[in-house]
Amino acid sequence: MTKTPAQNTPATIYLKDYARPEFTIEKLDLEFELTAAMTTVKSTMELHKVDATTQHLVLQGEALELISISMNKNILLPEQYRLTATQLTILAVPETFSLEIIVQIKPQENTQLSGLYRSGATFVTQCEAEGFRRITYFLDRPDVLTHYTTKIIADRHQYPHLLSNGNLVAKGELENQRHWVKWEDPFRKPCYLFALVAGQFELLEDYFITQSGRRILLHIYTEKGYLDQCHCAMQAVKKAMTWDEENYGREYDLDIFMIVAISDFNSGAMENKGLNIFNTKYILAKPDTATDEDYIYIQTVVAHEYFHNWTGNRITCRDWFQLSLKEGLTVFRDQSFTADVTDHGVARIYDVNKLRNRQFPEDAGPLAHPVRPDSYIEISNFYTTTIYEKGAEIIRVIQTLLGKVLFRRGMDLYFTRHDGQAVTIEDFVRAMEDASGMNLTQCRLWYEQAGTPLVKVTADYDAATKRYTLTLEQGCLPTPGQPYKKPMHIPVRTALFDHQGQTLLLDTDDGRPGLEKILQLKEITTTVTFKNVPERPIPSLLRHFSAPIKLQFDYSEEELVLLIKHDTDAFNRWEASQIYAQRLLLELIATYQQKRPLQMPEKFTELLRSLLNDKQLNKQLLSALLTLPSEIYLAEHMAVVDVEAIFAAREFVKLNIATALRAEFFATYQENVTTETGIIFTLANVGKRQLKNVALQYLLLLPDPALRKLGHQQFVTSLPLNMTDTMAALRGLSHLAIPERELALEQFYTRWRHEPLIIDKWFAVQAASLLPDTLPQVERLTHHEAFDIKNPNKVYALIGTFGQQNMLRFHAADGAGYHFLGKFILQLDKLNSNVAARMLKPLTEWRRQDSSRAALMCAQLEIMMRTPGISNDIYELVTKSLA
Ligand code: B3K
Ligand code: ZN
Repeated sequence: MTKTPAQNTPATIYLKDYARPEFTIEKLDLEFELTAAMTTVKSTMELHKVDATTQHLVLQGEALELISISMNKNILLPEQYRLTATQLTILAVPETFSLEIIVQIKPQENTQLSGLYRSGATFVTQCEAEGFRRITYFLDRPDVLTHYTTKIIADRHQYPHLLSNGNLVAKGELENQRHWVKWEDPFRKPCYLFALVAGQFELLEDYFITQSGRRILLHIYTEKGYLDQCHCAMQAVKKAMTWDEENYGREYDLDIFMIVAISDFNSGAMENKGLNIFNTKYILAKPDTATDEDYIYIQTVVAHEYFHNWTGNRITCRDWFQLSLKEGLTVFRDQSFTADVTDHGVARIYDVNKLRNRQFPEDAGPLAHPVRPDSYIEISNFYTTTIYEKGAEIIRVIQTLLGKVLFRRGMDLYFTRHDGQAVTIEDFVRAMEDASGMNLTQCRLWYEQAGTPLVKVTADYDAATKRYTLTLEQGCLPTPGQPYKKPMHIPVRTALFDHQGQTLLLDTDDGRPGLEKILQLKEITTTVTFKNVPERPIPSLLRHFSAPIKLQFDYSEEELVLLIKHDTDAFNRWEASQIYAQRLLLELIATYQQKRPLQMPEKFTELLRSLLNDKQLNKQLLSALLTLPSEIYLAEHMAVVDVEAIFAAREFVKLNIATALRAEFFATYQENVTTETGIIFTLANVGKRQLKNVALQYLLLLPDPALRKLGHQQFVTSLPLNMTDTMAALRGLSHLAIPERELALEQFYTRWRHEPLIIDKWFAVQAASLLPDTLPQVERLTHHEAFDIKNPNKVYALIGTFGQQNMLRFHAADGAGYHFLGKFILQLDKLNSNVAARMLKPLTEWRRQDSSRAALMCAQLEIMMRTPGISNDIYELVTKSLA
């Protein structure tokens, strides 16, 4: 069951060609008979022509074996329909009719993990974006909404749990040990939200009382033996339900909300109506099996999928060009939720870090696309960080421009106006305009123009008139298909500080003095003058990262230190620290390139020392302040990426910091060791562990056997108790060619060899190692007994980590990393093109590498183009990258 290969040039789909569906479907009754050899799917639907002149009905279908078609209960003869590998056309249909189609499929052979497939002994579906057509012939597009009933028949012992969307309405027993159930979903939905699960599970049960007093049953289904790892997810469901009621007035609408955790899943999770299906990675957690980071992700992803019930399911997308309508908005909602249940400043730092490390490079590379794209070949390739994370930033821009009250009014209007509909991003923006009275015409450009705008800021202070003037100039580099860009509507949150670190009072827009002003950039150049400014101030710009842009301002070192210490916006404290470190690192990179000796300025280590000694600082914020900008972020600031220079400079600075602050790090380490009760996931414990582990990473850089022993000791003592500490120690050791490294890796494997999800961490840590033999190790690990190319989590852990998080070893000058990845992708593409395409990203960004590396990367892309039968997924990315 491989996907249609790209023998010919695959077709491009354009937004401008959108046409309304030609048929409506009143209802759809599905019946699944699941057996080991074969699954039979019977679908019965009632169709109406939208326009009486329409002749034929064209349904999509892929990898299906057609058994029979009946119209109004009469079997169709072969001359009454046409069948190709991807379409079923019923010829000359009447205005209203019923259609019954029977197909057979083989889920056990489905390695694409799209449609109905097997994960171990479980039957499971994934239909977004176009997987439903791999289950039956249908109008597989998000603007065809209908009522579903689903009957499932299967062996009673092998598949005691038979689940689908909506409410369970009937069940019964059959001969031959079989049983059946019937589900009915009262809400109309597009087929991408259909789900079916059949298997043997353990069930964690709970309930939630909604704001209107309804009792909702909450079910989490998991493989046997994992029930005790579902409590974090269950708490997250309840928190998310409460949060959506309190913040958006949105209540859950069915009587039951189910989550099933599945081991083989292409993405993180899926928001199917009433039956969310999750990758086990985003459900299972206990302190000894999951890191604090995992806990936070679980909360966020559970909330994200739950929030889709309103932003995605009740109101869905008209077409896939509108994907960010649900994804950007839902990421915005999950980010706001996570900030509320953790810490606003720290959460914002994480969000922006992710945006900068993943979305900014995408927006600057050959795959850059607008948040609402104009065209695509394979929609799976558009589940990108641009659609998701930049999409969320645009919603935040709108919220910043409208203010929280009007934004909420806009959301309320959007919900009431469009409930039950399939709509566009334009509909969303219009609801925001109508509710607020604001004109968002220019704001729409955020959806249309790709690329990250750059805003250059200069300042002028006139002591005589006490006027302070900021000049802000915006621009944006060309992106594929968009050589020229129009100026955008950019809100720049700004505060001014005096030299004692006090915030100055400003005349704000409403005439009343305030501490912050939102500068509204609409033209290429914007000038803003602040009156009655007693001294030359230090500007705090783009506070809380008020727009997804790059901002340049020529701060002096003293000004940055003042902001690091005194800015009242936690995000901008961190930002100032990043600018400081980035400037230093870029200078050292240049020095390294000129083959001059590197020198560490004492001022920087002294700054870090003073931060370490500040006992008032939030520990997570302090951890972020002590962490240098990533290699990827530094690479973003270079015209031609110099992998070796970036590493040399970064490692040099890290080692100098560790040497100078050894005593402080050691004390910090000891002060933050968590006790037995500290294994519990609470914010205070997370902060302590994080800070302690940042200290440990620095200490492990020092060539001191005692410190290495300390690292290994932490590994050993935490192994049965706390995964955060285990992984931190293992990560530190993984970069060192010392016996403790091998010992720890062996101990880890011995302890967790029967836990696939935990072994993923073991693969990932080895793939990220900076040691010179990492590539041969990764190659060896692809043959390891625990590796399975058919399991996406394994591929992401080993191959994804190597390609996307190990810049030094992946970009080895001889091209061995590229060769390895290219070969692996071609092998994987035959099994799972969606996951293969995700692995391809690092090879597509060759343009900013030096000419020798660029040529080696392109060579791999060209091999792919010459390989017969590559998937449309790979074809699209390779052609766009080489264009
Ligand atoms: N909507 C799904 C993503 C499906 C990915 C399909 N290739 C999960 C989410 O974003 O919530
Ligand atoms: Zn989503």
